[in-house]
Formats: sequence, structure tokens, C-alpha cells
Amino acid sequence: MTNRDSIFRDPQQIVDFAFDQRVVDVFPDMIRRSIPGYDTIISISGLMLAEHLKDSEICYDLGCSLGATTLAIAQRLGKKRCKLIAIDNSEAMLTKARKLLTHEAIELMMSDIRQVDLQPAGAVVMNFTLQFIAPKERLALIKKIYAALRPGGLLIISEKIHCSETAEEDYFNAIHAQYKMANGYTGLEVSQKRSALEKVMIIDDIETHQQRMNEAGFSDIKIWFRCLNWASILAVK
Ligand code: GEK
Repeated sequence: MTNRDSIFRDPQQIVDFAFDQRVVDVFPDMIRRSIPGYDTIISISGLMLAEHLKDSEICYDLGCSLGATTLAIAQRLGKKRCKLIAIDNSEAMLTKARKLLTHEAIELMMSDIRQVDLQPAGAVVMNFTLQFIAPKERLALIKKIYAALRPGGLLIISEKIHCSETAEEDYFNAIHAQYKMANGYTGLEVSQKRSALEKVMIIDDIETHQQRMNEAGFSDIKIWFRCLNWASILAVK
């Protein structure tokens, strides 16, 4: 059963958002009511990653939370015996993920993705995680992923994005706020959560993502999903 997210319902002193027990308890509800296209991104990225992996290869899910993407991949592996390594640095997330993810292909690891050594891999996914890494540390992380991937390996990154034009950005932000209210959040909840995320979730525009991936070595980069100010990008080494 999924608990309903009411973390920001009451007026409160805003502190920086953290992936703590309170968030873990409501996470599936929170993320689905907040990110347009979340279920589509998870299931289709799971499909693409499973299809791309060769037998016995490793796939990393960086910032796995409760492991939704890893589970989507596992369900599509068929006869391939791959190892799906799902990493997060929130102890509360991983404790719950351990209870939810019992598939034999999955290995959960509590680690900071900026510091972890990556083994040679066929694919890597970072769904809605890079935005929580300090901007100056992002290129090094993408370079580390590039180095770990085999030639032809796949990287999928999904993020909230800035638009290059202010009018478009304002329009998408307004519609996104309406989307959240249509999903049952109040205006106060939307604005209090926005404030809590202000310093911890720093978003880039799509061109910055593409340039960074390019600088890391990726040449084949495609936007495969876009909805308002959310996008998912795939890149092949
Ligand atoms: C999903 N991918 O359901 N090292 C490891 N994990 C980190 C780090 C770090 N340095 N920084 C943040 N995280 C998931 C959703 S949520 C996105 C990903 C969101 C983890 C953090 O603990 C959290 O679990 C996750 O990245 C981001 O598709 O809630 O908006």
C-alpha cells in the first residue's frame, strides 16, 4: 500500500529537502504526483536498458531510491543473467528497497555515486538524480560513467530541465504547478516543497546536459522523452 504524501501540507519552517524516513514513507506517491510521465519514463527506460544489455553484463541504477527503474529492467531481462547494481546514499531508502527488491539479479549498494568505483558495464541509468549532485561535480560523474561503459554501452539520464526561453519556462512551470494541484497538492504544498528543494535540486537546460555528455565522450545523444519541463536523454558510447 502507498502512503499519501502530506509532508508539506501544513505551514512550516522550511528546511532543505532530504531523502529521509518521512520521504521514504510516501515516496512512490510523492514522485508519481510530482513528475509528469514518471511511470512512462521508468517503464520505457527499463525496456530500453534490458534490451540493450548483453548476457552477464552489469547495469547500474545511480540514485535508485526504492529501485523502480531497476525493477523495470529486471522484469524485462528474460533469460539474460545480468547483474543490476542499484546505488543510493540514503540509508532509509535502501532499507526499504531491500524489502521491496528480491529479484536475484539485483544487488543494492549504499554508497555515494560521486565516490563509488564503477565496474565495466553495459548500461547505466540515472533517473532524476543528477539534479541532486552539485553542478561542478557533474562532469566528473558523467566521465566516470563513460569510462565504465563498454563501446556501444547505453546511458539514460532523466531530469527536470530549464528551458532556453523565459516565456516557455514560465508557461511550463505554471502548468506543472497545475498538474500537481490536479493531483491533489495544495498551492501551499507546491510552494513549500519548491522552497525546500531550492538549494538541493539544481537543474540544467537540455543543451548543458548534451554538451556535458559530449565533453565526456558520448557522441550519439538523443532526447527520447519530453513533457513540460521534464526530459529523458539517452546516449550511446
Ligand atoms: C526513481 N531514480 O524512482 N549518491 C547516491 N545517491 C544519491 C546521491 C548521491 N550523491 N544524491 C542523491 N541521491 C529514482 C528516483 S530520487 C529523485 C531518484 C527525486 C539519491 C537520493 O537519496 C534519492 O533516493 C535519489 O538520489 C533521487 O526513478 O526524488 O526527485
